[in-house]
Amino acid sequence: MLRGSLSVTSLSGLEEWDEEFDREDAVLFEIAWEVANKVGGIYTVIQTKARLTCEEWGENYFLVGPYMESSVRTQVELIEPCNATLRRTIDKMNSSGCKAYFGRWLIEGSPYVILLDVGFTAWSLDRWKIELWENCSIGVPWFDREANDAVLFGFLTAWLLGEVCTQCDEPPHIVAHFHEWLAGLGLVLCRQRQLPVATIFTTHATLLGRYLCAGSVDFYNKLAEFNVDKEAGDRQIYHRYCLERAAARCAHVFTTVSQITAIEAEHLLKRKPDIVTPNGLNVKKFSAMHEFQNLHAQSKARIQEFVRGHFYGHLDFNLDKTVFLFIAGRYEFSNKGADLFLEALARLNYLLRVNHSEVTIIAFFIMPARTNNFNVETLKGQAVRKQLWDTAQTVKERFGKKLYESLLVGQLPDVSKMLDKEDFTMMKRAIFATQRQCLPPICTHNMLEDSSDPILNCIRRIGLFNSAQDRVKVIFHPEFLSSTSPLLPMDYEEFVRGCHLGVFPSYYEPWGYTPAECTVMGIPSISTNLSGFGCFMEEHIADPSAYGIYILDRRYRGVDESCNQLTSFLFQFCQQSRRQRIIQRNRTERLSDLLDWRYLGRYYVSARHMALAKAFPDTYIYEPQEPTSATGFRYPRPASVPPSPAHSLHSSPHHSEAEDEEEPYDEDLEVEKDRVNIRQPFNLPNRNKNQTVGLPEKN
Ligand code: G6P
Ligand code: 1S3
Repeated sequence: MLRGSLSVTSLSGLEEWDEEFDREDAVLFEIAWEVANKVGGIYTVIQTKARLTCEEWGENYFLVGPYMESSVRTQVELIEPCNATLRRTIDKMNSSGCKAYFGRWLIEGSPYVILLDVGFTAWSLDRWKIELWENCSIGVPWFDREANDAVLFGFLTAWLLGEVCTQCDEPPHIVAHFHEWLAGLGLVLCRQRQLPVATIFTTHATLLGRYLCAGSVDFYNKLAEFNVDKEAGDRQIYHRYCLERAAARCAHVFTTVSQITAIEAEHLLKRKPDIVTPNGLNVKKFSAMHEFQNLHAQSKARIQEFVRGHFYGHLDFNLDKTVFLFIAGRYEFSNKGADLFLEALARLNYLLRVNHSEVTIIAFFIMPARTNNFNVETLKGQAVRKQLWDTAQTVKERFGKKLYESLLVGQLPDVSKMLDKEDFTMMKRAIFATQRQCLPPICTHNMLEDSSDPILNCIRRIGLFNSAQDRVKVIFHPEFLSSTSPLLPMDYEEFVRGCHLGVFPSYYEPWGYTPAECTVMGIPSISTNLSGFGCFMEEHIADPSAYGIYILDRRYRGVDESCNQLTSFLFQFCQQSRRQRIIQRNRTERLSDLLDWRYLGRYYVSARHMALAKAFPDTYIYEPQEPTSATGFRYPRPASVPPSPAHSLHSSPHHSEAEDEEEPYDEDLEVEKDRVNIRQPFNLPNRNKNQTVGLPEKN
């Protein structure tokens, strides 16, 4: 029977499910080391995509990951396997010396998860390594713990998928989607064992790319010239590289998260991806249109409170004219562009000083490093602020009481007697406590490798020490944020909302969730044309900077030129009035739909369909869709004029200081003009059963 297409409609509620798989349809296993295991960006991909994938595949969708006890305790509800085949499969595996768990991951969509305990099967490591060597000629050294885990996880996932096939009289059409090299060996083994499984491999970054970029290599200009085996060998990652390359080469369908990583993969992994699967997010829409603006104001107030404590004794700048910038992510100093950001901050500091600007910049670096907890000076800052607040409250209460008593007897108070000597002593003592002999600290924690830390060393070199003359101040928070922190009790989302601009001048960034997250929260950002996100936005928006999406050119310019461009973006941003910032945030937020899984999920749909058609050509066909006028869609310029003063024309919103305090609603009319319905031009695939899903615009 030629079924012609894959159903991607919701399959939930099928009655026969409790017995066996629904054989009329395919079953999807998605395998990643970051399933219910928060390590990095892949966790965000899997976790945010789950709801949509569950809607499409219903009960036929299973995520496979490693069993990590601490995460399971907080994120997973362990239950009995949901159908007979899986029950038999898991029982069989568990009675043969491994530990597999079945549960529901408690995130949106509540997907089923199968978690494999790699530690429990460590006794099989040597045997499996021999098998890997004999069958694939890949030798994994004993000392590489991550690679050892990859071997165990790979053999376990291949075992799981093989067992599922064995336990069914007539196996369903299985799609197994593997993410990143750590999970890739399972795919290689599926192919080597000739399991009837359609396989997909998605790489979120290439191993070699990450390593090469972190060194001083002209990566993008030399891409075609690298001797990949030698480069991998020199960096002692040859075995990892082999696992990654084998997965990419063996997959029915190979995908990368962006066009730029597609080019990289073509040269380094020697396979051109079949399709690009960009990363999306679950976009939360508020019923009140400007709710995100209110959230910005609330979160900003909390950051300001922290700053009051951090800079106690040196609060000689106007917090109302202070702009908060931030960079966040994995601590890869040059790959994430922290080096360029610091250099640009030094130049910005000079520009603001010579222009006698009233604006102060506070740049936060949120990048986890090895620390020995918060430092005393930083904690003291918050304690001093709290003490000042308490003193003010006490004096206010005493003042209020006297005022009340005076009014009770029908007299207007004698204001000069409202505060007595004791009040003044208390206030003086509190003010004296704000004296400090040192400058406000750069780093909030005690760093274990203080003298060799790249951010601190760069700050020492450029001399940004938070002194009174500096218009640019720096705070390095070498730990991810948490709402339970005694210092800055905010989670990451709240913090981002409270900032004015995210700065991500990455050199190596296959996608880059940080600027994407800023966008959906209506916070402008700077990314680069070497990041997947930057390229994607450049491709789909006619005038990105008008929407608060600044894309730095790190591809065709030298480092110094890029740094000047970054400085000029920052300087322009500082010159915006409050009103202009509000308008810009409105525009940024309007782009959210572009990054929603509801739209970007279609690339995954296509990849799965393509894989099924390749693995089961008698049952599935895949017809790439002809390009249409809609495929080259670009989000148009806003109907209103860009908010930057540098580009403002007569028709742009007039600005005066008095207007700065106005609410942001004046732009509503323009909002309607600017609003674009992206559903239409994006030409979403029809999700009806028996319809062929076409290839999206790019592959
Ligand atoms: C939001 C709030 C306004 C507030 C503004 C501050 O738009 O709704 O009430 O004035 O944020 O913006 P700023 O860019 O100065 O932080
Ligand atoms: C990778 O995580 P990273 O921050 O190490 O995967 C992410 C998800 O695809 C991607 O956004 C990021 O650019 C990659 O670098």
